Amino acid sequence: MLYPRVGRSRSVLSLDGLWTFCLDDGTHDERLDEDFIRANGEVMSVPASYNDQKDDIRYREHYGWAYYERSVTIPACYAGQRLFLRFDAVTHAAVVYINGKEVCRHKGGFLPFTVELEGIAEAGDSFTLSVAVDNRVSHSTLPVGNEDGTAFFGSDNAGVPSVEAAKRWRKKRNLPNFDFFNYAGLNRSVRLCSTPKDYIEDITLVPSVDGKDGLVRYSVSTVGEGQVGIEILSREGEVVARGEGSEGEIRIADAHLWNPWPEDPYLYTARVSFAEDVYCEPFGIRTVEVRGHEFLINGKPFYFKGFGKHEDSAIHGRGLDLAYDVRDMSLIRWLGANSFRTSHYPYAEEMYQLADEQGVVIIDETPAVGIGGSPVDPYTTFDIRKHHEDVIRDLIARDKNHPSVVMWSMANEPDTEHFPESARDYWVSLYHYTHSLDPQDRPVTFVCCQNNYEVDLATREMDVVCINRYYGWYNLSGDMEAAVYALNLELDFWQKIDKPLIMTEYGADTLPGHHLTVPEMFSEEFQVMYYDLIDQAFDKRPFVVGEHPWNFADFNTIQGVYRADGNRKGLLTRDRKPKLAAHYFRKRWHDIPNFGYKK
Ligand code: E8X
Repeated sequence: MLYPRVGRSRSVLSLDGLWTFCLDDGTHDERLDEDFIRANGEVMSVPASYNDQKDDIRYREHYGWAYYERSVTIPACYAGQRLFLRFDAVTHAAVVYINGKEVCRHKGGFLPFTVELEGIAEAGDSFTLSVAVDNRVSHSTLPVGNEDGTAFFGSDNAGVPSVEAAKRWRKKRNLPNFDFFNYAGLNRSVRLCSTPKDYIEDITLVPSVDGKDGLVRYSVSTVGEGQVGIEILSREGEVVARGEGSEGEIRIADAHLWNPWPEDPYLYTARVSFAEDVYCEPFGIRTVEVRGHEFLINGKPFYFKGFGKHEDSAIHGRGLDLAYDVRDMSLIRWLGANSFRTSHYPYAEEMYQLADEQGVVIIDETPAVGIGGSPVDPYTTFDIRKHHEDVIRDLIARDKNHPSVVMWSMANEPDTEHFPESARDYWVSLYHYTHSLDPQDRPVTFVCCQNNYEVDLATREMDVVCINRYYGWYNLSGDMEAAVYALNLELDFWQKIDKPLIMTEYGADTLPGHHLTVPEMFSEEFQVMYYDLIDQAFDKRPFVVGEHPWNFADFNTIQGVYRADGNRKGLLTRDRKPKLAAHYFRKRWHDIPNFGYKK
């Protein structure tokens, strides 16, 4: 799916700004009631989550539907154009209305969808655009919510002896089976876009290297009548190669490769033309390969220095916040990091564009988090497989051309221990499905939760072993001597599997400003000691090809006895102030090269 870009044949009209908004009172669901919205509407900023824009508990506690509404006028100069609305992300499900008539529905809160306006509205028209948004999570959504009242951290039986009495009392609320606040709403931009009637629908670019030359296998899908032309522009805007026809392969002599910073993340542009339409797609020439226990980028063994992140900021919630994205890219360089995982959902497209331009490597993750935590086999009882495949299909369709994306993560921390054969069957089949959809055939994985790794039959089948391990925090809490021993026992196990291994999460909740001469949990000194001892273990293992502390920054979660104002495992505070651990990694990572760190 192409990102909305203004060009000589295309226009983009932002519909971001101040919309009318109201929460449902539980009686309308997705049905639009204009009188209700008129009577209860108040102002809401878009893009942003709705949860933290008001000082009213209803906005954080809400369970169910909410409504956004604004007027739209299509400029008359769009006459003769193809017109569509594009929603970059509506979390978690949407029903879109124009002048009170339903025009589309979409499930999934982190990937874009479009609504064609042909036969609905045309240039010069004005209309009311309404969006009903559902924030509920369940055993049939990704991310997964608990339906049986068993929250993420233990049961929530309210201490009432009679379960029947407790159930009678229970007010419906979201019970996320994941550790981040269930932010919802029009979290990313909304746009009115135009193209010529005969237009370029999609562009697929598959780069490779042939000696000193670059090769780009391309295919262009179009609608209408016309001929496809393609020009490859250098960073300086020079045409360095060209082709014609809807698919083919183009050679770029003496190509500049895309490399992670501080090397050169060189970007070319594919300028595609079809009839009156022209679209410019940036791309990079780089190769990605797993060979033995190495992860190769451009044939060189890469070492992942970075973190799991979140899209999470004050007031915006999970909403697009470009200033935070720009700042986070600056902090990635300040820290000497070279990568991050889009934990635990696809991020805004603008973040991948920044990563392409600045040379930051991405592990691209779906919103499949929370598949487990249930007494029954989630693979046979949760209704998620079809939606999981849809999400993977749409994720690859959106992100396939980004040079920064080097691996797909199908999920975070699914249960692969309690129903091992069922888990293996689910993940291995989905692994093959994911590979089949990626034109660049990148490595595929999922991120494994702390578990009995000898019982887990799925993790070892992935291209790269990605594990989240909290020895010294959730296990053997505070006892780093025992923690390092237990970690090494496990690394001995993975050494035999001999696949590349990334520690995709390890960390300790840390209260900024809490200092101790004798490091104990929650102090900044403990967080540094924890990382220093564990990183020493990684340094002794050639097959450990990456370290991603959890988390880049503190972030908001559901309230609970384990969370003091959210998850505090950040190297940075939520407003990006460094803890001692940030300085520790800044020193460590600036001394670790992108390539060849492990001999
Ligand atoms: C944590 C992280 C959480 O924030 C992240 O979204 C997924 C969790 C650790 C699970 N991984 O809690 O800080 C470890 C479970 C061990 C029993």
